[in-house]
Amino acid sequence: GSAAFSSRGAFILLEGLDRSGKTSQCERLLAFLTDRQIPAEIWRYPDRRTTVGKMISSYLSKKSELDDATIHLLFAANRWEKREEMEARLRSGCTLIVDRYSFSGIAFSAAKGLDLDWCKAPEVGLIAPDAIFYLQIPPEIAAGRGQYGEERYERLSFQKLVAKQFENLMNDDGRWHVIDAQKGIDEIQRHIQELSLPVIERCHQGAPLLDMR
Ligand code: NYM
Repeated sequence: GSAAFSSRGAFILLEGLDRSGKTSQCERLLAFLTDRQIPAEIWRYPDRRTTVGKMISSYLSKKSELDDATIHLLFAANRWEKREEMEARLRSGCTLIVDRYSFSGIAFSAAKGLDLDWCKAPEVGLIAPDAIFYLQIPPEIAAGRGQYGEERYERLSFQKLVAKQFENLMNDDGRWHVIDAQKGIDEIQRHIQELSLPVIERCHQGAPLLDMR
């Protein structure tokens, strides 16, 4: 709409297991918003381009070993190092479509058995998403979408534990939307679009930025 620049952009987050279809949905949402002259960009975590991100990438590709607590804190640090830039982008009016964030951080580490509250602590004070789309898919179905790659965590047994953690993190504060990721790619996208537009509108109208707590 024409009021697109009046205030801040929205922080729209897509979460889900590996192979739940997040990345394609992010790309489609970007195309949709761009078409409607709504300024938007895609951010993804981990951001493998930074120094911290390179350590994470090396760990994920099994080129290096790190204990569970250390890699957890690196993932969180990778969000903290982008916090200021994220706030600036949002305040400039740009909507951010984010591919994974704190909930992946918490779910993957808690699935290894780390204490849940300990896992949540380093996320507190980061910018919180205005809407979270959880692309829900049975781990067996995700695993059946072709072979997992060689990266760490890409095993059915572990993905099942991660799914449990994600479900445990969801709440009814109005920001979480569970999307059936087994539906067709277009239907999923329409659903995400319909739910995103009012959120973007609210942010443009000046809804305050939220903090992770
Ligand atoms: N991952 C991602 C974590 O374990 N903690 C985090 O904080 C984040 C953001 O990294 N299997 C895991 C989930 C994925 C892996 O993500 C890399 P992607 O989306 O495959 O690049």
